[in-house]
Amino acid sequence: MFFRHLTSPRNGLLLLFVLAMFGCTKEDGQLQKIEGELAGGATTIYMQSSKAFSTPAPNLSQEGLEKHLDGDVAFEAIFVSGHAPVNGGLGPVFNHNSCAGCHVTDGRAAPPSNINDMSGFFFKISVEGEDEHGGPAPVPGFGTQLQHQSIYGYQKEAMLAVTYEEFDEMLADGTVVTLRKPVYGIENPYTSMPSEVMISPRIAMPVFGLGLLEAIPESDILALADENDSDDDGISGKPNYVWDPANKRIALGRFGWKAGAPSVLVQSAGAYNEDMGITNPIRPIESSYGQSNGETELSDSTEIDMKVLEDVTYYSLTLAVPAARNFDDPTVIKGRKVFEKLNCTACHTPSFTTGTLEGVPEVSGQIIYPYTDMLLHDMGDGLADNRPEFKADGKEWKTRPLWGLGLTNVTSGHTTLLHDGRARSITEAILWHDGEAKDSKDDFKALSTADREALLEFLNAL
Ligand code: HEC
Ligand code: HEC
Ligand SMILES: [Ca+2]
Ligand SMILES: [Ca+2]
Ligand SMILES: [Ca+2]
Repeated sequence: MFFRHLTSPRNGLLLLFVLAMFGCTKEDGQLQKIEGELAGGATTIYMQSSKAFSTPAPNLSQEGLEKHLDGDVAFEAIFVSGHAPVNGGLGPVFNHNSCAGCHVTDGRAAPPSNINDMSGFFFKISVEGEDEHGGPAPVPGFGTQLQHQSIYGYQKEAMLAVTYEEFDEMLADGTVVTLRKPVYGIENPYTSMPSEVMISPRIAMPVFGLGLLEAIPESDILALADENDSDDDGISGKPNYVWDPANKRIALGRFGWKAGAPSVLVQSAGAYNEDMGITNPIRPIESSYGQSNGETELSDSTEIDMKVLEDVTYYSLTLAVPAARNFDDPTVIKGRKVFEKLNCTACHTPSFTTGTLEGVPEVSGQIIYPYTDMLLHDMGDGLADNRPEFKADGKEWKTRPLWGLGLTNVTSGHTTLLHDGRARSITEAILWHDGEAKDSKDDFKALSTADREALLEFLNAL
């Protein structure tokens, strides 16, 4: 990483330096010229290169920047099997060997061309019922996530399978868009598997700006909920309530495609444990413990300590948000109005003011433009995984933030979207919207060519 070599830049200097480096001519006083441009408040960075998601918030203190850079090292660390002197303990079963291997350039993973390769894609799994905390019930012998990799001498849990069914959607101006619907399956399980296993396919999403999302006051999120649609606009919005193993209580879910994790700390502890097979103070038991292909002994010490877990957490809490671009362009201005007219804003809430996040003053008290209400919505049968996760049912997903959307190609080299990467473009992603979002989708299909192009320009400016 480039910034690791900067020894002691002061905040202002770092910002100026970054502005100069990427040829941005905006001066400090002009920054907030257009509403919504500073998507991450004072954590915003004017950057449009492949590093747009990978840059520390420019307002970090010197101490904060150092912690962030330690977290960056941890995020990129590649784990190996066995008692290696550094970064040992991978597996025995896992999906990938580093955080950055899935969240490539801190962005979104591409769906793998071979689904059984190591990639940013995996299946969450469960059977009917709930665990002791109201979460998904583990599949006997497999747990709640399917690890399709293993270290030498151990069996992977199973292999993943996918086939695609294609179908066409026609837009009002005659444009035909081909959508691909994935159909998933599990092959060659290491031991017999119950027949009624529910599969939730998930792809790694971007990890920048998360401190801001964690700092949104709970009351502001709950104020947007309308679980029984009492205002009768067809849109409900429901908070998830999930188990918080760090505080041993139920808490508002904020992270993951179904808002199944209450905090970046808990999400990261789960990622180490399930995605990589790395035990840690919050998730100290190997996911394969007790399985015939897995760990047979409980260990007193964990494979990483609390400092590494805290550093990696701080890293995604304090990654800068890229500024929106071209907000003074007439087509983008028009597209923004189309976005409002189509009621996309009913779920993709443009703006919040953050509250206080303990220990991270830099993300506190910021006016931000994430375009998410942090709530669950029924998105219809097409997107349904039919697998509940705490209060989220099999059709519900958390509204994705749209900030940084237009930089997906430059940061990640692809434009695939949605929880399993099935959409190959923004247009396809919108056409998959259904359920509570059906009216918005239908109105999108009915747009004139010019209005549709303006909407896409606006979305690509985020
Ligand atoms: C095997 C691929 C993989 C690895 C390795 C991985 N992740 Fe993830 N990550 C994902 C997927 C898939 C999701 C979505 C999970 C869900 O919906 O519950 C995710 C979600 C997240 C989120 C939530 C983001 C949001 O906006 O809701 C954070 C934070 C995160 N990961 C951090 C990490 C960290 C830190 C590590 C390393 C310790 C890591 N991840 C390792 C695939 C991976
Ligand atoms: C009822 C709530 C709702 C409405 C209305 C809605 N969305 Fe969404 N949107 C979601 C949810 C939930 C997801 C995540 C779905 C998934 O991944 O399966 C999403 C995902 C997206 C994505 C993909 C983002 C990503 O990171 O993968 C885009 C783009 C998007 N919406 C744009 C729009 C636009 C444009 C409109 C208006 C035409 C709109 N949405 C209306 C709830 C909504
Ligand atoms: Ca391990
Ligand atoms: Ca498992
Ligand atoms: Ca409503």
